Amino acid sequence: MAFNYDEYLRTNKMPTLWCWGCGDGVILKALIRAIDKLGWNMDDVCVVSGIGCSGRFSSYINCNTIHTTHGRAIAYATGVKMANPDKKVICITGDGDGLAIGGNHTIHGCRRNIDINHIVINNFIYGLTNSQTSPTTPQGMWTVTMKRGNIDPTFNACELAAAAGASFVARETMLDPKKLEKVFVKGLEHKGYSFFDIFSNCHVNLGRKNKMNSAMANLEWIDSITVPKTKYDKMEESEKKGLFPTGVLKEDTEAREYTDMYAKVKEAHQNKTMVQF
Ligand SMILES: Cc1ncc(C[n+]2csc(CCOP(=O)(O)OP(=O)(O)O)c2C)c(N)n1
Repeated sequence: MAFNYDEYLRTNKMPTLWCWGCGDGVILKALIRAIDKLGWNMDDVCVVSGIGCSGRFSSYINCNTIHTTHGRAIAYATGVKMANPDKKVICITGDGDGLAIGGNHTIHGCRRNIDINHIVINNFIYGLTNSQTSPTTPQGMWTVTMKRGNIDPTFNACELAAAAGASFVARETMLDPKKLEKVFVKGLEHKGYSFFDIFSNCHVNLGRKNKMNSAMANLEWIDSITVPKTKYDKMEESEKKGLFPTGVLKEDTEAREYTDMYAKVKEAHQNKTMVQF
């Protein structure tokens, strides 16, 4: 039987505002299937998003939602999780939202290892506002703020999140919705900061001036820069240049989670003792 997405969507908000062929819908559907697979009650789920095309997630998914300000989604998500440690918090940002203006919140969320699921929809550009350079825009690409080719070095978002302390880090693309669903199930089940760097297409605002004028051309480019981690690990250093491994890149089930630690703070206050590590 076909999967009934309508159960999980605000169908009165359809059709979405996303461009034709945008990967955001593929990611939304994979997330919904993952939530369904886990059997989560939508009353227990809160989706927090920032501003951007990716920010629209909170408008379309039918659960507790907050559409916050640009760059501040992780700060809001942290507040929601601190006040409701038993609830499931999913935070959606773009690469600009979560790594540029919100980069500081992201690294400190990772450092605390708070139990938030942070999905960065990485389309390598500021999509909503028409093509400004983001921290993941490849060098040499045209952007509206660097019309002669972007000179800014890029972040490897997964390495950043892992180094900052996120206990689950994964990268996937919207090219394979089944894989995406699987990695979401894994990361959503994980307790701690789950960071997902999900490559997606923006053929309209990245592709149009970078020889990827169609969704297909943009997807082929994403395919050309990604390689499964198992294969990547066996490659020579010289072959890895410009490539991004996909799959689960870090999984630490022993790391202390922040709301658990905060519960210890409350206990220590009541007992007039110190937090025990
Ligand atoms: C404080 C603030 N600065 C700037 C903006 C304008 N703005 C809205 S969305 C956006 C960037 C969106 O790019 P990204 O986060 O990569 O998400 P995408 O649209 O590509 O999904 C910007 C600069 C804003 N709304 N608020």
